[in-house]
Amino acid sequence: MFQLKRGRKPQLLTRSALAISLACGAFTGSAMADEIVHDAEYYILEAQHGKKWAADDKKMDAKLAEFRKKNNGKSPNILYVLVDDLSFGEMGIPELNYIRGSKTPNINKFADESLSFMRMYTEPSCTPSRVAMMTGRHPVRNGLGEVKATVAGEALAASEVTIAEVLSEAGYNTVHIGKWHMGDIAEGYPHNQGFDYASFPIHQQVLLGFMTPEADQSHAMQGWHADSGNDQFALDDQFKPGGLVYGIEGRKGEMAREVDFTAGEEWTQKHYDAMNEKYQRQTIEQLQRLAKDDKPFFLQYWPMIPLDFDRSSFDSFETSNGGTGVESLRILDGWFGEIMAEVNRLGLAENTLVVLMADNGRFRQFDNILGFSQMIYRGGKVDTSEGAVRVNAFARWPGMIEADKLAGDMIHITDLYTTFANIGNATKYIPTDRVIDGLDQTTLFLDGEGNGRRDYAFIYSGNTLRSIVKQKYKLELPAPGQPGVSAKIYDLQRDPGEESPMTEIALWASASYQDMTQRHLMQMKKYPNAPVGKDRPYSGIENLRPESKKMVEAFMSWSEQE
Ligand SMILES: [Ca+2]
Repeated sequence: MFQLKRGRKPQLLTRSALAISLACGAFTGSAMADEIVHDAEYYILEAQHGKKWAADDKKMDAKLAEFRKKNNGKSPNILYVLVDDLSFGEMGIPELNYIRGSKTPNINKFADESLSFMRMYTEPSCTPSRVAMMTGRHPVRNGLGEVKATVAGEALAASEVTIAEVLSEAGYNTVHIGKWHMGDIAEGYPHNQGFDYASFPIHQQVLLGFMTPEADQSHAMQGWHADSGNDQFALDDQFKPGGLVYGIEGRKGEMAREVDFTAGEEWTQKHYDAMNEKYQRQTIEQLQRLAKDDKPFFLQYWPMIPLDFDRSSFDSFETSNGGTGVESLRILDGWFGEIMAEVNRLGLAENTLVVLMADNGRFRQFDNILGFSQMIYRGGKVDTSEGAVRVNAFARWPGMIEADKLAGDMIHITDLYTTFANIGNATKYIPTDRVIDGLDQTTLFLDGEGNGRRDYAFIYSGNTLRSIVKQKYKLELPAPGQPGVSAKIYDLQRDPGEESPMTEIALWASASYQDMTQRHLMQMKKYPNAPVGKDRPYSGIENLRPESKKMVEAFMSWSEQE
């Protein structure tokens, strides 16, 4: 049904005078030079709702100004907790805890105190989702559509402007603790991307939780460790990754240092457990420190659990499910409870916006170990079905966000960029020379359901557009080389599992999706995608171990970096 006809003009150019003027604004650069540039789809909506939105913006500005007046002239603190690989339904909904045999009482309580977003879309996997949040841009726009699973000599480019940089400009203290996963070169590290201080692992959990002797013994991973066998014919001792850098810490403008690990040491599950515990401890310590300062803070805590693959991590199993992911989630839930208790104890409840969400759906290849399985939506991490890109998300801000409410409006992880900026009185620091996919959803946050500004989401897999959600419908594009008629359109309410594409919908929706795609690609042509940052792996670290230096030399002997 779906066919992208090259050279055909989008229908919006002929549909109405309104659409023409709008197209001029969106595509010919007649928009004010200091205005944020959004994707084309936004302008279609703005043309229909712009008047109401402008009035709402005034109301929100007044509300936020009133808040600052009561808060000694300061914008609110923002605490952002991003949980890894957790499908919709796994936290915040007690009824579903029974189905899973899991326990998330603290998060459930937090959900009761929050606005719960029923349609929060993310990117399909870790790196892309994190990049989207940090830059307000789909990662295809900055070369980070793919997950980084090994040493790459690549990262979020210095030219990208992160939410930490935007809030720093507006006078925020900024701290990042935990998983980062946006590259292994200096320019991509959080303390070089707007954070005053950062404590984080260079890599993600495959390299931290799988590349251990314990994972090899329990068969969670096979063949990597030296004990897995003795292959006398293997000639290349660099084939299996080694010499990795683990946890590092850095301050804005300074070199980073690797911490808690010495030359010749072997990385084990104990190191991984200690790293997780440390990030929790550091989050509490930072909260206490930041609470005393005159400036507002932006603190983000991106824990690595519930990704945990080894049963030796646990003193006891306390869920009936008993999977390592489900047990880990129970522990994380307790940790999150500690953080919220500390927020309340420090008197920060009413001047701190707290957002908790997951970055993408479950790591389904390890369901058997983790104890998760398909819940409401089909698929998991790296798919483009709803199970990959639709997650639980909650926002709490007593006195400003009404507690215990649901919002059916669509929201995308990039919207946090623009919304946090607006709530932090920092919108003027958002760059205006590139497409910002994030939309300002302040009215949805503060006035609740029915005030969203988005009814669409583009879903990329790597750097390929694979799916488009518009309203309650979802288009799955044909695989490369497949004819347009093999595109599928689903009604996500009648068919949340995306199992039965409906020709009855495709009859009318194909043309509209075709227009959407063309507008999106036209805007991308006008504002071309930027390259990824490239450099020598582990640049900007002052105490590299000899084994890491050796690994970098081997990498540089063949790579195009530098
Ligand atoms: Ca993830």
